[in-house]
Amino acid sequence: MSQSVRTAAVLAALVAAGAAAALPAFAPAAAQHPSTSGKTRTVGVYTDYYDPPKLTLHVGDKVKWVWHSSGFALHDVYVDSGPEDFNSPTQAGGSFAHRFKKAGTFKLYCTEHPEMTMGVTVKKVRK
Ligand SMILES: [Cu+2]
Repeated sequence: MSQSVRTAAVLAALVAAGAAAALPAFAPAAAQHPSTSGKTRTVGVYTDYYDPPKLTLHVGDKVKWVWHSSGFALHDVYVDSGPEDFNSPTQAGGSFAHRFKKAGTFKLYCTEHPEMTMGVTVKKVRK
């Protein structure tokens, strides 16, 4: 192998390595393309309110409620009215998730603190 051929081979290897190193940077960008559904929104459960108290989602989106209440205060998430029925356990900590399958308006509340309410609007996915 002549000196120039060896140099060219080293350069080719470096370019290939550089291209491989750059590939992972492209992957997250591709994943950021907007999806029509399946997003997860997080809601904090505090003493005594939900944050945020209002959410607008699309069918297929998931809401994860995360308890941040202090001490032994018990809270839950209970459907007062809406096109689907679900409820979380009554608990002092932890989390609860629900994927909304039907469009419509939900009124949610905490059975331990009926003044603790939340509104969720679920929209149909545009096709
Ligand atoms: Cu509560």
